[in-house]
Amino acid sequence: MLTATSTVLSNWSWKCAKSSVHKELVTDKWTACSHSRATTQIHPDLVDAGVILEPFVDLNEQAIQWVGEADWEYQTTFKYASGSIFADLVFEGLDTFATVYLNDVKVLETENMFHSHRVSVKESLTEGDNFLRIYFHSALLKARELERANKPMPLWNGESCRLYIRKAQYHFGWDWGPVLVTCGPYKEVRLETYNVTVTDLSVLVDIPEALDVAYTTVIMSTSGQYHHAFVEVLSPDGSIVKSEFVGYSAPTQEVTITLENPELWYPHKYGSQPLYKFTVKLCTASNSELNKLSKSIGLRRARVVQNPLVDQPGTSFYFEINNIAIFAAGSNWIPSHSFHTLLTKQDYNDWIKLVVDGNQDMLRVWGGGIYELDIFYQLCDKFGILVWQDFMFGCGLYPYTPELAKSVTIEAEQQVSRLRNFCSVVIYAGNNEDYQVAESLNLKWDSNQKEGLAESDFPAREYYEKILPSAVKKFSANTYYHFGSPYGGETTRDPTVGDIHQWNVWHGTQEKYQNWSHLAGRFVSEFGMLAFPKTETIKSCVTDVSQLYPQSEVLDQHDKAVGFERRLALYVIENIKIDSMDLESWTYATQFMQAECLAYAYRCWRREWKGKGKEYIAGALVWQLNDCWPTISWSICDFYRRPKLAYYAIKRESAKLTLGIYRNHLAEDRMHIMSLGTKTDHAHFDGKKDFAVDVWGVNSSLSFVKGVLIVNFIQVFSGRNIFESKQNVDLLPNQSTQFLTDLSLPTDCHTAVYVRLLDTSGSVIARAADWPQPLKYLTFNPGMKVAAEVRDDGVVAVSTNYPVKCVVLDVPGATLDDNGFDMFESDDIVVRAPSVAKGSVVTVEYYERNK
Ligand code: BMA
Repeated sequence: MLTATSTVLSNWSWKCAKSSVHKELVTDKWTACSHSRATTQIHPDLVDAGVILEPFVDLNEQAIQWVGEADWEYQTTFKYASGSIFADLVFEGLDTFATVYLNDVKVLETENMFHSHRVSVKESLTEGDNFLRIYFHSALLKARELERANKPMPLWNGESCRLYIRKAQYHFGWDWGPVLVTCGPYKEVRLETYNVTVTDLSVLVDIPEALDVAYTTVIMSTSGQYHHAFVEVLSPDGSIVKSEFVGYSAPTQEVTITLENPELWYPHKYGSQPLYKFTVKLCTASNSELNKLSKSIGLRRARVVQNPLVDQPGTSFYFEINNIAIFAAGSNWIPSHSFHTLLTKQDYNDWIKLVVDGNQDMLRVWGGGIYELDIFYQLCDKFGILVWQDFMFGCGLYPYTPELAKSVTIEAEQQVSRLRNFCSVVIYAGNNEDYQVAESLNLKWDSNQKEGLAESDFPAREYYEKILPSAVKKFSANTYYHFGSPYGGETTRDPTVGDIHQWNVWHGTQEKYQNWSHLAGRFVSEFGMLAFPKTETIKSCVTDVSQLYPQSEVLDQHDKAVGFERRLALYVIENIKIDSMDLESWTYATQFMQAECLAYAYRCWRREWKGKGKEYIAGALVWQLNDCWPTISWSICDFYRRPKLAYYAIKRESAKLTLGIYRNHLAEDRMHIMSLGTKTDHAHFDGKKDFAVDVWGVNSSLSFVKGVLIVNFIQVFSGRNIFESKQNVDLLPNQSTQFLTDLSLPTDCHTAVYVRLLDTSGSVIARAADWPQPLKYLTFNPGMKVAAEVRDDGVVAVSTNYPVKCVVLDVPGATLDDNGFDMFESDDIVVRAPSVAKGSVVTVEYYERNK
């Protein structure tokens, strides 16, 4: 007999409880939300009610700042029928300072957005209608008050008071996001009534190196009385593999279950994603089922390997899954919305699909956002994406107070016990760039110091080096914990140990991107380049057409990056010929440049994945995958999930099989790319300098790949093929293989190098092109014509009569599997576009068209 009920509360109403700016709004009037969602936030509700303008549009963000300084209340009613022994209200998350009243009795007070709460409320419930009211105090005012009572601490991004409260830090504004300090029941609130229930179920997995067995520890937490339980394990195909009898002894019990020859979970490039189903069933003495809870669990062995390297200093930093060393190509994930209660499960699904389709292996959940919703991790488990999980601290010298320490401890313990069930999560990091902030302030600390951290001038080490690792050890001992991102070596900039954030392209010393190969580290967990999103995205947030030009005030307000106008111009002007600054042209130019820039990085860094003991570079996570509003940022896909050209460039560079080319200049280096800090020098180009190329292949599969490598030297203007070589090559498994070193010809620098890999049937299985740099010096043939047609349903065929760079296809509404690619006359490129019917119109853009 199942007696438990779980009712998710919805149908919220809101009212303004206090505002010093809009006093007229503070009345007794409740406004019903126009939606019936279970979770909500105040800004979207105010938009729906016509109280404020849409925050993402025009300059509205500025006009609605008062919302964050006001107090707001939410209420809803629900029915209760007595009869069960227990009745709890479960709050998955309230944002942030909330006082909760049930039938006007205070039942809860909260101060941390990342906490969940289970409150026994039976005494306060009445038969029939009940009334729940949640008062949200202005988090902004609370934070300022706390800061005043203590002292301001240094930070990058946002208002410094944010460091004093446990709320998503990006709500306070970031260099890609607006200041929108919102509040509300942002996660589910449920009424649970029961005589007995499973309140939580976790499964810890331990798999030895032989991979022949999985030792699982099932931790079940229950409330109420039962006689015994069964812990049942179903294999991925649904058959019962284990059923263990467990007699009741305590509310929380652990059961060890050994699974022989388990079906292992793999990242998507290496295998499938089988999930076992673990179920706890609580029973009476006569075996009647009282309550049950299930979780889907992937079984894998995951390690971070930090070993000495052959011929290079420092240590490796790579992920190993089921004994397979992984080069982690991927991206950084920020919250996909400023008001993420507006995201649907479908949105999350489409995001993660985009990541998988983009050949990415890993997402880093960045520390200035939120611990993501379960659905995010479920999808990463389902599709085989690895997750790097930061704790939610970012870009600040966080204060220590005993209250914060207590709050952070609960936060960490709750979050790790939730996240430990997701096999995709393979690392925790204490924070984002907080050690870098401390370094920038010239603070000195002894990394061996273990006591008195809270009293030091870098007090947050108490969190990163004690509280957070203890939580990981206690709740997920098999998951690697890293003090921060970046972290490792003498300083966080040490390229030989741990991970680094490489911002000397764009920020910092603003190096040329052709120089990425010299700017790497063992694992590059951040690097990036800015670009405009598609014009449709820009148009979604600009109502005045006169503002639709790249330098307009409205667009400036939609780019939060410091110095973005100069830096974006710098990187475009240094590399790409510009003949118009209209919105379409500038979008094309910035996206083209961003794609070139980021492709360089992936290409140069994957080359350094050289096999056992030579994992010199083991990861590249671009800053950033996504946006939280329509903006001009480093994202490779915009707010509406429209990919920028860089998404495709990274996709090509992260394919299982790739070729790479690097141009070494024999004479004086004309881009000065080898010498750092020479950015004031002008690139010079006399057209006669010799060059030589290195050519390699990268094979991420676990088997040898044999092929024929064809190398062509092709003059850019004439399209003339001046050299061709063919050779049989073997690509070693799971590493890069060097094919040619310093191949040089007596030719000028206007020559592109094109390489292709053919399989035994003669089909092209990988290709790559390298072009003289900077691209702005090149002259393309004025007779150049690129043709594209939808040859069959879902198939776009593209051809060219001369060498061409950055071919961009546009078929309205279609999803294309490639875009922004280079082509040569010999190519017959096919782009898949599943929803497109034969004969549909395709528009084509390319670099230096009609010049
Ligand atoms: C990194 C990130 C973010 C920031 C980005 C771009 O440092 O961690 O804090 O948005 O750079 O500046």
